[in-house]
Amino acid sequence: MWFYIHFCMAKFTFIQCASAVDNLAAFYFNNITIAESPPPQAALNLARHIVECPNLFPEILKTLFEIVLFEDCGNQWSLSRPMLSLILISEQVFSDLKAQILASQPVDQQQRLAVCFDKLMADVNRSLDSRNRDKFTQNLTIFRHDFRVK
Ligand SMILES: *[C@@H]1O[C@H](CO)[C@@H](O)[C@H](O)[C@H]1NC(C)=O
Ligand SMILES: *[C@@H]1O[C@H](CO)[C@@H](O)[C@H](O)[C@H]1NC(C)=O
Ligand SMILES: CC(=O)N[C@H]1CO[C@H](CO)[C@@H](O)[C@@H]1O
Repeated sequence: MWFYIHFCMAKFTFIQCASAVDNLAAFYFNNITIAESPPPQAALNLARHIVECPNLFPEILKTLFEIVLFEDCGNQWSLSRPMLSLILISEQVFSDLKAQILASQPVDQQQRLAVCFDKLMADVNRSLDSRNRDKFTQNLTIFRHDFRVK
């Protein structure tokens, strides 16, 4: 699966790819992260795979942030969908990634960029309903713009 996703990103067919990642991450979020009842077997099977490759979701999230922040990406809407799902799966992963991205930036910019990250999640809830997804997509566009302003 990992190689498939890398291949898929490299080929820049990322609309389909982003949507596949989003389905996977949303399934995981809904059925494992916030599940109230015991997860169905399919979810347990998925969870087992994810545990076997613990870097999978974090690496994909990192790649998506790098595309949004540092490349001319034509389709932010598609990328924003899996990003929210992946962020919600693990706040720890998101906060580690934030720290990593900030550390890669010039020291005199880090404070400003940290504020951008805080604003990105302002008023974004821990849910994957469409209103919340739209809010995140909207915020991501502003975030990208603010982050790239020199
Ligand atoms: C698992 O997640 C999907 C959405 O990603 C949802 O449609 C499905 O109902 C969930 N299954 C259970 C048992 O919650
Ligand atoms: C987030 O949750 C609050 C409280 O439930 C709600 O008032 C608000 O509209 C939600 N925001 C979005 C973007 O869905
Ligand atoms: C980066 C950004 O613009 N974030 C915004 C997200 O939405 C909330 C509420 O509308 C704003 O307060 C944030 O500034």
